[in-house]
Amino acid sequence: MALLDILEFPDARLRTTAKPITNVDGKIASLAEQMLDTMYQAPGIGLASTQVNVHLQLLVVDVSEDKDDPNILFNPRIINAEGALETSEGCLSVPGFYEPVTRPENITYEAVGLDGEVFQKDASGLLAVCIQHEMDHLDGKLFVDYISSTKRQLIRKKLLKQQKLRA
Ligand code: QAP
Ligand code: CO
Repeated sequence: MALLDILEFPDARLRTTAKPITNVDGKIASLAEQMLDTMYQAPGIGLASTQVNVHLQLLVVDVSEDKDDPNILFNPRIINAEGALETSEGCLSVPGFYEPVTRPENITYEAVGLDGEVFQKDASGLLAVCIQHEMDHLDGKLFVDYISSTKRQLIRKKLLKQQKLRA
């Protein structure tokens, strides 16, 4: 089991826009597996390739209690979004911090699966929120972009301090 290093806020590489995947091959499938391993080990419920410094449109999520419902999405797109749900969001790239964020509660999305085929699905609640959070990463966005700049600056300062102590 190969675990991947996760970039942490305010690393500028987290601001990279991911490129579409043109070919679902063994290499990208293996990366998706490594991302799932890394997410489960954390433990987390979602991880975008941006967070492991790979700038391709790939994300993994599993919001199930038993961690037995992995979802791998290539080139995800939101087709419809409705409602509003406030969730206390966290992020493996912003360790130790949680803040309320409001997002659409119900989504219809399209993505390419491991088999290389495009599929369409509905998601709601935590799964919908998590997919949207991970899709933001692929656009170089973080949940802390939705909170006050005062709170964001404080988190930035605390994380930089922690990262220096670790280095
Ligand atoms: C995104 O985030 C998410 O601070 C996934 O110390 C999270 O898996 C969407 C984690 C919540 C909606 C709600 C965070 C692990 C995991 C931490 C995660 C930490 C250890 C975050
Ligand atoms: Co995140």
